[in-house]
Amino acid sequence: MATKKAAATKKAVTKKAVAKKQAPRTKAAAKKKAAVTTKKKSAAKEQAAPKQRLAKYQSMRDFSKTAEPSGATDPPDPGPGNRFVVQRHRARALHYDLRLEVDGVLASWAVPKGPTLDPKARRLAVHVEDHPLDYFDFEGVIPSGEYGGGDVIVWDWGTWSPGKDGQDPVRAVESGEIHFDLAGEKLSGRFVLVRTDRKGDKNWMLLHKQDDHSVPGWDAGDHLRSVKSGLTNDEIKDAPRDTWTRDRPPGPTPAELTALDEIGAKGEWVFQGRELQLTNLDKVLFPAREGEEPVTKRDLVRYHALIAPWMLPYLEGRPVNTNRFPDGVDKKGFWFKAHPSHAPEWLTRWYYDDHGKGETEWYTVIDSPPALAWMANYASLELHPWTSKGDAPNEPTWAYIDVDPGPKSTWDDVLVLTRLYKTALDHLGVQAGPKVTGKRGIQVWVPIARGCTFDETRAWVEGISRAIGAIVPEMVSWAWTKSDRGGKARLDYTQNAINKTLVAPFSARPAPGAPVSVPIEWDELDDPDLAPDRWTIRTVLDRVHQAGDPLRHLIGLQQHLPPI
Ligand SMILES: [Mn+2]
Repeated sequence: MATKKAAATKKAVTKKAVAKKQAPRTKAAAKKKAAVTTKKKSAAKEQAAPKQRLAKYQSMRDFSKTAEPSGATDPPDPGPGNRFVVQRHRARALHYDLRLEVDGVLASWAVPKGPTLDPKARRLAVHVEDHPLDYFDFEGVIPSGEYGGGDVIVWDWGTWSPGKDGQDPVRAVESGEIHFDLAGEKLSGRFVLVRTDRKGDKNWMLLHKQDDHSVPGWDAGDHLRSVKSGLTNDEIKDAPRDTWTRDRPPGPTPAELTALDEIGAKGEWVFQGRELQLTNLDKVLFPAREGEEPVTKRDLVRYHALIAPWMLPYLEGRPVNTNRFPDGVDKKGFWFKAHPSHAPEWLTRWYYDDHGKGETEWYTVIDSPPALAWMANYASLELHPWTSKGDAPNEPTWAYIDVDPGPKSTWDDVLVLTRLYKTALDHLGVQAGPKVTGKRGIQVWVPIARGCTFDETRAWVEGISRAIGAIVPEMVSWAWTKSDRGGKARLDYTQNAINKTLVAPFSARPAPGAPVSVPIEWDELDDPDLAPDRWTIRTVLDRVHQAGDPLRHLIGLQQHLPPI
């Protein structure tokens, strides 16, 4: 247990170290950072300036065609200068690009078989042109026909340090031998890069020393997900352009989490530069599941901070309706749409131009990790973003399918109905992803191109749903009122309307143990352990770190609904 905890802390520290473009938190930190940068610059005077060293990189690319960074401008915050990244790049041949930040550029080697923790393995590493610092977290698709055409993910990242005291990394690279320690999310411990042939030859060897971090038989191919987005190369390849260029927002640092734990019943918490006034932190919001502790408001604030990198992509730019339970889920909650009058200035709000008489005018838009944490403190524990975005509220970007079980529906009924939808969607060539609701049902989210109306999405979902209802009439009722449905399931297409919503992926649900709505792979429908409330706010983070988010690559997909 102790080891696992230590590993988790190390991981968190690494994340902090690589968190991109974060402003220094204090003036002292800013000064220290500036001093380090200046010192580095003067030490590098004899070397060519980074921009000159990128001439080769730039000459090989047409930046009007590729989304890769040009390196023409300096990154806004160079940081302490010791980051490393490994990008998994499927070009003509698969390889892993190992890049060490050295004096203002990324010194780079292409490793066909990938780095390994196996101390017996020797891996060919081809020394390639220096890359600009902006390349550090590049993830996306380089157009075919361009240099390096193919898909790229940030396979690992972290910090590196010289393995020999006082070794100048620029000289070490020139001399053809560099020893270094990596602290990444996948790679750690002592590595050596050594040129295998005469001076100037491109062929080097990469190896891992025998140490506490070495693992016999470790293979890069067994670890396929991006540490930046959680996506695989296949998912990046299929993703629409506006998804993969966006950064995953950072989660909380270990220090911020410790500070949260140290607040009493109430107090101020500084999270990513925002001051949150937290109250009633030890209040139980969710009663315990059997064998577990009850879930307090502090637990929910912590969860919202940690899940932010995964949940925010579903909330950004959208007005949100919330289900609030200030006295805990044992008491009746209430729907709340209005932007709270006492909300801090920095909480984004949006005005609904077409609001009806007496309807809510200002809505909250949750667009940052602190905003999500603020909502937890406000006991807005269930978050329902609109299907449309604030910039075009009458154009849905998702169509919803809602398999809503009745009192007499079994879990098997829900699975049968969901599989029927999958068959229908496959037949139509439509991409969509299921998620368990955290209660009893499953929803299927269908990404759609802008320009569609709610009348169109609603009619489309109704059309498919009626067809499915006709196949299994014994399972489904079309009665409007619950009491007339005879306990059967409802295939609810009516949520495809403005200001109607379904619960967000990763939102908690008001039930004991704080279950969570979670996107799943289609083939998980066949997993005998699958249950609609399988994951809670205590277990879902492990789930996403292992399995990623199968729905994420569909966000923003510009898909046109075929006629039924
Ligand atoms: Mn490459």
